[in-house]
Amino acid sequence: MITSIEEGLPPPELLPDRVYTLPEVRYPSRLNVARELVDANAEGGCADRPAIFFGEQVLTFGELQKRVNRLGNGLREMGLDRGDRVLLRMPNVPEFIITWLACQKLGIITVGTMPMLRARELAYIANDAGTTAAVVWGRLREELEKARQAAPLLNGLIVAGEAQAGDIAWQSLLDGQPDRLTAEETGANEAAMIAYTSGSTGIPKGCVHFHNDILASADSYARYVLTPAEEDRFGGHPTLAFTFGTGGLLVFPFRFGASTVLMGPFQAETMLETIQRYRISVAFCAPTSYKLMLRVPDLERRYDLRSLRLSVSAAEPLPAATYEEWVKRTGTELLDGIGSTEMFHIFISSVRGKVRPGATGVPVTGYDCRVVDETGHEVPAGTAGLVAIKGPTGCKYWKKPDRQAEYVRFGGWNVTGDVYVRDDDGYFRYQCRSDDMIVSGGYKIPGPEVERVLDEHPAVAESAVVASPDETRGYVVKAYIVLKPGPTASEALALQLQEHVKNELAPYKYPRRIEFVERLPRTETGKIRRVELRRQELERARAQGP
Ligand code: 3UK
Repeated sequence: MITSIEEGLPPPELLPDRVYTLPEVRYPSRLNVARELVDANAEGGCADRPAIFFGEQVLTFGELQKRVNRLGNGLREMGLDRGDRVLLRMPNVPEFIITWLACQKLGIITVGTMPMLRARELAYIANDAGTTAAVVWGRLREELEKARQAAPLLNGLIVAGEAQAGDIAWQSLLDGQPDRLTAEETGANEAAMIAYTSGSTGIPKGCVHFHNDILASADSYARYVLTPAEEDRFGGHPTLAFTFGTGGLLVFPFRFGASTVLMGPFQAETMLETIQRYRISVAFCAPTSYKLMLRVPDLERRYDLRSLRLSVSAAEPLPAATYEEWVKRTGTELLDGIGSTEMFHIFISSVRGKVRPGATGVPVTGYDCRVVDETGHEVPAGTAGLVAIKGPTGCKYWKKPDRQAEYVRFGGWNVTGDVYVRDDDGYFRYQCRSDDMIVSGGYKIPGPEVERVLDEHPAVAESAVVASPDETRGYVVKAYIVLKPGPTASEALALQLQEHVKNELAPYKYPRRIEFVERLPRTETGKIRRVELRRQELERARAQGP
């Protein structure tokens, strides 16, 4: 049994300082997140209260506990044990939540992956995390099966949803298993999950979160900003594999005995219908989704949104205009918040009654946030600098000490790469990213990763990928392409290049705009000057006007 994963964690001198100023985030040294989220409800008077709504299904906390226990017993019988890593590849279905909780209960480390990832991305994650088993949704099996050819450790494949003959069916693991299972006495500081983020270099980085990190986010951000009650129903579309979704659609509701409403991929009408049908009271979406919902004609008359107490917007900046239109038309509050996979969830957020449209907000209770210069010194109000954070959660990259030293700097501060200005009243205003990451529709797309794939195409000599302003998505991916001698620039070739990227990487990473050029701007040392191309895109957008 592996009880220590210290070999994969950063050395102590590279760990962020943890701040436990809030009494709510001080936990006993033995802590199991599944016991706190499931057993505490099922045995604490909430057994008959709804935990999960999905289509026609309603799962109470009592039933959820039984399924978690039965699956946990089944996983143990398969030989999985504390410290093992298990890859999850599922859409937002109850099976995802049950599997995640069953793993946590046994001290198994979950490695959630976004459903859109392709084989090469999945193989990288499986090898990096050392996952020995995977739970995959039947309809998403193909890319994972391809990935397995390059991931020798990944042996056990458990198929949920539509299984085929010869599969280890997820359901068969529950069949005949006892309803009871005692949670492992995991340490508060023991790894519970590894969440993968794309770095600005395009190499995915695993972010380790302990049992206490996950609860601390609920007991700081959710407790103080969302003020949840048992009657609340949380809902939205971010994938459960993204920590924005893990928090908003699993951890936060369950921490407060509230329920979660799961739904398929985002569509403006479906989201509005789901809010109305299940009487969602706390919604989680990226700003692009709010913009798309606001395009639904007459939405305020066509849908009954009175259940909505507040909505959360994160993953990219929420424009003041979107905020104002949403509040005016729906009569409900919308709170921007910045979070990251490294920090688990939101650390600067708008607060009800004190929103400044266009500003992200103020530090979440329990977090210390500053704007600093390149040497780590705080800059005066009104001056742009890097945002630096200390709190009860923090970055712990799995097996990436170099990257750790880039994120945790100045003696224990988490530095996300975002440029902020703090105004005189203490509000934090987002400016831009300081690196090559493109934030588009809430997705993070590292320019260099897309370049590497474009450069593999036989027609391409070289490429540079930058963010290009876009009204709906904030930014879109734009590729500047220099062709090899021979092929000629054409619409058809542009389409071909887009298809190539979609086949090799998660499709949301493909360049929506392509421009063929003779050469790329370079520095004297020969580096591509992406900053020049970014400036060009900004100027073009300004010239075109809104
Ligand atoms: C950007 C924002 C401006 C910012 C996330 C909430 O987005 C999440 O995690 P990721 O690792 O990306 C982190 C980066 O995204 N960003 C996020 N929110 C905002 N920029 N305003 C915002 N409100 O560059 C940040 O460094 O994908 C968000 C909760 C959990 C998350 N993982």
